[in-house]
Amino acid sequence: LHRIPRPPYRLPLLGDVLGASRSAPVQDSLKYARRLGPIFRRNAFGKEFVFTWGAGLVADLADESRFAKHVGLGVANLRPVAGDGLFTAYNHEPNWQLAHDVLAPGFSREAMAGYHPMMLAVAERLTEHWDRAAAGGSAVDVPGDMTKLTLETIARTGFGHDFGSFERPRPHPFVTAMVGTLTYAQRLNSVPAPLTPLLLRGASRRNAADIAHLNRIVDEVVRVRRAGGGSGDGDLLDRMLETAHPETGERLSSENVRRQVITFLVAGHETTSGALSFALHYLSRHPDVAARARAEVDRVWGDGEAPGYEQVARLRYVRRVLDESLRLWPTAPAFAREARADTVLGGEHPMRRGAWTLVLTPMLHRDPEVWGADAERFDPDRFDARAARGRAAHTFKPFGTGARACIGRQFALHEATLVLGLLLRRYELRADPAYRLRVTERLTLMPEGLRLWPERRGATT
Ligand code: MNH
Repeated sequence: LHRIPRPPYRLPLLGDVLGASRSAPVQDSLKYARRLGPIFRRNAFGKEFVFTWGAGLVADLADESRFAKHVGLGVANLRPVAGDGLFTAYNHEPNWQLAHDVLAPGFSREAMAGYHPMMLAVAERLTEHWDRAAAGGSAVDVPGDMTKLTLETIARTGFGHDFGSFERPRPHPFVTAMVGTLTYAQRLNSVPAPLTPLLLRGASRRNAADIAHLNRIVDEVVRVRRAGGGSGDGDLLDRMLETAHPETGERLSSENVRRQVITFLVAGHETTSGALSFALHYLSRHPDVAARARAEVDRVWGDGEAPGYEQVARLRYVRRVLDESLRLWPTAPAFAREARADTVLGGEHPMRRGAWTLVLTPMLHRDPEVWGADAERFDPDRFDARAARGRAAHTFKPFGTGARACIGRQFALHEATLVLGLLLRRYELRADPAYRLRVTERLTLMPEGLRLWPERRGATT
């Protein structure tokens, strides 16, 4: 460990927390990363944390035979909310494999094609809302609206449930409770564990109330489905409730179903909402990129008709805009890897079995050795086929890696590409020239206070 660089000044007991940002731990770590290099450590209250972002080291960590997901820090702090649900399960928990095998077919091509009409219907609610803003010349709250859209999408496609987000003046209580638990899980990392009862007493009481609230909402969704005798046309909830494991015949317990429903409702919308918001920010700031993307939508989709399932993946340039946004701001900004047995990371750093390191994805995505000296610049052409072919494996990891990588990747990419296409075809996006991108953190990343003024294209009113 002593060979890994660390900040020069360190306080007894506190460690390197002086001047550290408690509300933006990822962006704080990016500053240290730039100073300290591809692997570095920080100490918080006597505990040592190792961060890794150099492309060579991350490629090594992606070796599944030597490393695996580590459930630590923020993810571990979500255990009281999501238990042994797919995202927070320990590798050795039998419910991971069971749920993975039962739910994976819910993300097949056929399943996705089935969700497509529902995704379109939700997007239509969004454009009705944006049409009104456009007609009145008023601004839209981009992260707020993207969150409504993505929550409705996962709730309706996965669970046949309608939160009525677009009919509400304020976020659905599910969202408020979810943001509360995510923020709390992040804050737990910023105080020494023995002092949490003292320092976070009020916050922990609110957190318990938030969790109870999430449980109530989820139990109601399940109750309604059970009362209706199944019949979600094989959606995620049907799979959770009715599908037995193809080999063992085992089913998910009702407690585990509750954990999975919360997991999918949260994981299924928060990060996609951020990805859409960042992409819209960059589109509004790069008129040349927006014009190219719009021309592609006009060419591939034509005007008027609702795009079919097959037509979404044909928006190659729009997809690059999304990839480039996820490069600069991967909305799930870190994942942890642990050694399966004693090993040496990158041929240089000895790790004992169980030792772990946090991969800082936004920094990996800015490694100058991969992305060049202008890595901070937004440029979707980095993802054209030729540039991508020239890049080493494991240099772009917004969805994590290996067996525990994101199960919803295709779902998120389909939904986000579809919505960007629909918005580009329908509106010009005017930005506030005074807006400077600020990123808020609650385990996930989101552009703060982003407003845009949509204008109908070619409309006379
Ligand atoms: Mn998703 C795991 C990022 C959309 C459901 N997701 C992960 C991981 C990352 C991630 C990174 C791995 C975390 C780790 O190693 O600890 N996910 C994203 C991003 C988006 C996203 C950036 C959108 C953009 N995720 C979605 C959607 C769903 C979903 C949509 C569901 C519909 N994700 C999951 C689940 C897991 C996961 C479930 C855990 C998978 C597992 O461990 O088996």
